[in-house]
Amino acid sequence: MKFQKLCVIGLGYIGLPTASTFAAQGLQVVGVDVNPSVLETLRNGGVHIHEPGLRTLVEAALRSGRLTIREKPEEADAFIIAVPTPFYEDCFGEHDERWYKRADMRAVASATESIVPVLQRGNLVILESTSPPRTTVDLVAPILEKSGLRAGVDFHLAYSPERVLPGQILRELIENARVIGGVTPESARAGRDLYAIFVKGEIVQTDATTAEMVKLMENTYRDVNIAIANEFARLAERFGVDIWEAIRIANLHPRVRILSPGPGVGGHCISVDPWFLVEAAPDLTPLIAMARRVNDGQPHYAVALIKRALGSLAGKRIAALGLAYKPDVDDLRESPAVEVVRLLQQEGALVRAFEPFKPQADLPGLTTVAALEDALRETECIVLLVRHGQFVALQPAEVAAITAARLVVDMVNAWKAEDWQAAGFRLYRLGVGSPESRGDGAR
Ligand code: SAJ
Repeated sequence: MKFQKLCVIGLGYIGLPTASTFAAQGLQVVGVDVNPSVLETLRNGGVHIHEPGLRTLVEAALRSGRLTIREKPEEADAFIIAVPTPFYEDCFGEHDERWYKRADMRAVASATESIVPVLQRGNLVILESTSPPRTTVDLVAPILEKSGLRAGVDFHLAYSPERVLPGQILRELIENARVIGGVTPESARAGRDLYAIFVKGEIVQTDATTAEMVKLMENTYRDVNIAIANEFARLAERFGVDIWEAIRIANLHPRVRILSPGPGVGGHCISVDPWFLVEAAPDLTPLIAMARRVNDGQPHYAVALIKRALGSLAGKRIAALGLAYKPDVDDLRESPAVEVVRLLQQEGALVRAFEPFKPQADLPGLTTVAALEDALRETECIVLLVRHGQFVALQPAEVAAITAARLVVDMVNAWKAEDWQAAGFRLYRLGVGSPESRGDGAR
């Protein structure tokens, strides 16, 4: 199938890079979003997402006239749906007396509805949003068929999950292997023809429900593996072991690759997607649900460590370094660092948080500062929550010159104990515990 014009619905972390990359390849791309502030920012030449290289790509696409920004889809050869699938905060399913979160598919449903008036025979529609198994056949196809056209007969329909890593989206979009699951083999082939325009990785064709499962399995696999790393860190603290050293040694085994413990799992993918499988089959997913609960409990565990370091939290002044959900991104969605700060405050601590990738972050109930010095000054304890490169590079002696605090809690194994101790700090590390609990004084 040949493509000249494409509509990308949803101009977020996935839709905007995808739309701009297609435009860079010479396609006429209509970028659609329902959020007026996103539309306004893009129309004024701004970009609402921080992702390396994205601004340049979007600016070039807009300047060339190949990317236009609209409120509604127009007639086109192909449509890509890349809207978010959050979970309901207040709508939980219940199974076995346990609660689980449910996916909110309203944005997918309404983006699909918006295509119906402009859908034509021979078109290709692709869903990219992470979705519970069977969404393409059970939700998207029936909506599109309101047009009078039949999925897989009159138009092609496929599911193609996005698997790029925030922070490396533009490179991974092109280089990663891509899965295309069609409602028919012809739909999968049409999808392959579209992505082959820029994808250099292997393009694997399968059916739509398999492609949905693949996406959810990948992120669930990672979540479960992080959960076990977090549990190992708790065990290490109890037994006076340095988890980082233990993981390094265990990972020398050729078939072992333990991930890193931390203050929890955030972001809009790994902390959410496993629930889509639990929701679809709660009776079959006790392990997946438990891993989610372990990782969701990790911010509480991190706060307990800070409490041990400080004795008590009430009235204590704490500098929190990092609010993003992971290193070197500006994304605060579902961030465990934010959760840690909230929990600290609930226990009466006075926290000043600094996020270098979003220095102006305005989070209700949180005190954020725009410069590292503002967080460090007049604090009693420095808590490192995100392994941003610039925090890893901090020199203890320079920090000591700014602050009177001599207590540091490192949740992400960024800092060398010897260096900080040499500068006069007392260092607590997640997965290692207090110097006293180890009984060797040196760490
Ligand atoms: N984390 C740990 N320990 C680790 C690795 C990660 O605690 O060893 C934490 C991070 O700090 C973060 C969370 O997990 O809070 C998730 O970060 P991540 O880097 O593992 O993943 P995401 O959410 O940024 O991106 C994932 C990726 N999926 C996989 O690696 C299987 C990416 O390829 C997907 O495209 C993306 O989800 C998505 O959109 O689904």
